[in-house]
Amino acid sequence: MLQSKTRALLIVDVQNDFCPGGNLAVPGGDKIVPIINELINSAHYDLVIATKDWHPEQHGSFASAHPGKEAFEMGELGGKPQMMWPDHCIQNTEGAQFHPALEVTNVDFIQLKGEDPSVDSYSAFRDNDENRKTGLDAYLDAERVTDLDVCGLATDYCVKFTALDAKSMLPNLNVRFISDASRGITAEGIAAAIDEMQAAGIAAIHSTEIVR
Ligand code: VGL
Ligand code: ZN
Repeated sequence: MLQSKTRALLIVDVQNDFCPGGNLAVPGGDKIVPIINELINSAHYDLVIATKDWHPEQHGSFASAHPGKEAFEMGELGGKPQMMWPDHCIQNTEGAQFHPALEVTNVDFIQLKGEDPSVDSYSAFRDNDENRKTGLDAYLDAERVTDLDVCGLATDYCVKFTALDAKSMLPNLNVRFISDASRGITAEGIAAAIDEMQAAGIAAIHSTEIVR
């Protein structure tokens, strides 16, 4: 019997705080928006999912929640090493909204993450301790998704951990990373992320393999 495919696009954290002018701006973060819009509006995908980093005030990943700590130095959270981030993506603030040009009207499902102040959640599937799942795996299962393309911000954090978890939690899923529809925080981080994803069976592709 011929098995039909269900293709989904997963857009990670394309929010104001991760774009130029935001509190945790990723270089060129806004440049991916037109590319992602083309992907959203292409006939290729059956399902479009977008995530939002969605932190309460005083989230434990914020340097501001750790007296004496500066942003971008290492600290501790839940007894484990944790990058101290500037305050970002605080629930219901402007910084947590999607980039205004992102065509979200055609997004089918929004997955929030990072709501627990006691643990960070780079992956859209579960917290960094791997203790609590968001339910996105069950959603993809229920929708019988066979092919998942991941893009967004930031390649070296939330995009990477989301793609790796998609592959490890749903081993039958075909997962790809769309490189030009993503941006990362550091050049070394981006290169390492692409290597890690490749080693896990996640191919890096260019959007032009999908649109135009
Ligand atoms: C992210 C750092 C902290 C991301 C989220 O979306 O990549 N990075 N929170
Ligand atoms: Zn965050």
